[in-house]
Amino acid sequence: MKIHSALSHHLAWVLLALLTVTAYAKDEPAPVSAKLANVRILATGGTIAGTGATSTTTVGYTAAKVGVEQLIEAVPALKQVANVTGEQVFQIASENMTDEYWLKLAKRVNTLLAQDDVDGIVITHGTDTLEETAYFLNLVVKSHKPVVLVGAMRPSTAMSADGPFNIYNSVVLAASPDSANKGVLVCLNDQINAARDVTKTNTTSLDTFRAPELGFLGYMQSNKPHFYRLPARKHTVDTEFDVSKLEALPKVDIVYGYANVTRTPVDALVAAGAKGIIHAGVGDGSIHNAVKPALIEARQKGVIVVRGSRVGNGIVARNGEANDDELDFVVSDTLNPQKARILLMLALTKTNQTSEIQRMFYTY
Ligand code: DAS
Repeated sequence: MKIHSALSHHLAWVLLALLTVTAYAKDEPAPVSAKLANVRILATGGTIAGTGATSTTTVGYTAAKVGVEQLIEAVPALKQVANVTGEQVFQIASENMTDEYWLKLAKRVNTLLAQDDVDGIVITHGTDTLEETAYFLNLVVKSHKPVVLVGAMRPSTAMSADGPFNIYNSVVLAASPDSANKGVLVCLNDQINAARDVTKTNTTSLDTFRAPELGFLGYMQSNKPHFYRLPARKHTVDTEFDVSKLEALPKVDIVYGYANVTRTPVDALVAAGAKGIIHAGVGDGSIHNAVKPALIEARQKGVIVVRGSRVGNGIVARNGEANDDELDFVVSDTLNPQKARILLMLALTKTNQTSEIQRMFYTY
């Protein structure tokens, strides 16, 4: 009897040791599963890769510190939803975004999506210019495959950091066939937004990304996307823009309208070589009497002038608050100033005809 109990005792220890070793075995990369989609995560920095001094630090942390492999390792559940691989395209706080970074990212996305072994792409990104990168890619990605931008409002070191689950949802979204041909998507806080309409609406809150009046496309819930709307404007493969051979983008800047404004910013930007100016006007794109002469002179020098609005929602009506036909200005439709700038930059790679540029603002 004693031998039997000693043997079973020994076996129990062996079993426990085996279980312990298994539990602590480094997470071996999951075998590639033929039935799961292949999703590439392109990391660019931001809060989602940020670190703070304590678990309660949600302001005053350092963005763009954690690498793509660590971001992936922080979400072991990814292995159940896709074959995930990652690469660090660059590592910046996104307030420092540049045209060069955009061109590098866009070219990498198009190269990867042309590969049969890539089914979708997730881009981890700072939230400050996330809407701009999303809209830029919405106009230059040449694939029907899903491209999803994701960020976080709390750094990776924070208690209840939102990054890991945002990444999980974004990979599920990018792996879903339902996400194809919907343009570039933005996925945070369980919500799916369209690149054209989404904007950051709060400096610090988790639900900051909204399309205030046009609304988001749907929800992420129970490990899958639920779409309720589709983008109405052309995007990705249906645009006329191609950055594959571009090494730079035309210089386009923004001036802001407000009480007692002067013409100084407009004159300075024209002198600095701006090819286009977005006027973020008050109300329905109204221009102060002190500024209008500067914009007229800019136009006469060949600078394209787009009348936009600082308001954030609604259509800037052509020939409403200014005689655009006579002044040869373009109106921004419903694009906010920072997105109108992106469309004008790309438009200027194709034409400087204001009638053609206005068509583009009514198309994309
Ligand atoms: N500085 C911000 C950025 O990188 C942090 C963030 O991602 O919110 O956009």
